[in-house]
Amino acid sequence: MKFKFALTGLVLSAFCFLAHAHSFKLGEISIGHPYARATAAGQASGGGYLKLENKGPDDKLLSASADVAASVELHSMSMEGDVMRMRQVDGIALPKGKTVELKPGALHIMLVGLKAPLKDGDKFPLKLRFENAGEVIVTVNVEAGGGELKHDMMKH
Ligand SMILES: [Cu+2]
Repeated sequence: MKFKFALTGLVLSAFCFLAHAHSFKLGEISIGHPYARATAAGQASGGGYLKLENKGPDDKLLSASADVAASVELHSMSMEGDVMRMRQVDGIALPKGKTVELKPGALHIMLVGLKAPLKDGDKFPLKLRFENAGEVIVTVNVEAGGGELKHDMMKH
């Protein structure tokens, strides 16, 4: 019985993965599963996450922009004592052959000044600008929060 339960879980998670997976390509750079967390009414900012896989020469993510927010910043996040701190960074280096994951609690895209709450199931275009590869527009899926800290609760 235990085995059967475990197997069902495995099949379900595989299905979830397929249902959510979407990816984009710009030259030798793959942009995997761009998503943002749904935000509460009145929440001023939200986080955007994706996976960057660079099969080409060294590159750098310079900036991002989206119509859903007044501005879009690139942020790093780290623990200082017991406080999570976010800092704006100039760009995110993408060394040749490396994968860099933008995820909660780490490097991320910050949507500052949201014009409306991001709702679970929404999609919006996000433009990414790379130093060498140029620009690409990806589709960001908005997903319900998974119990992480709310972006606004963290210090900038
Ligand atoms: Cu941030």
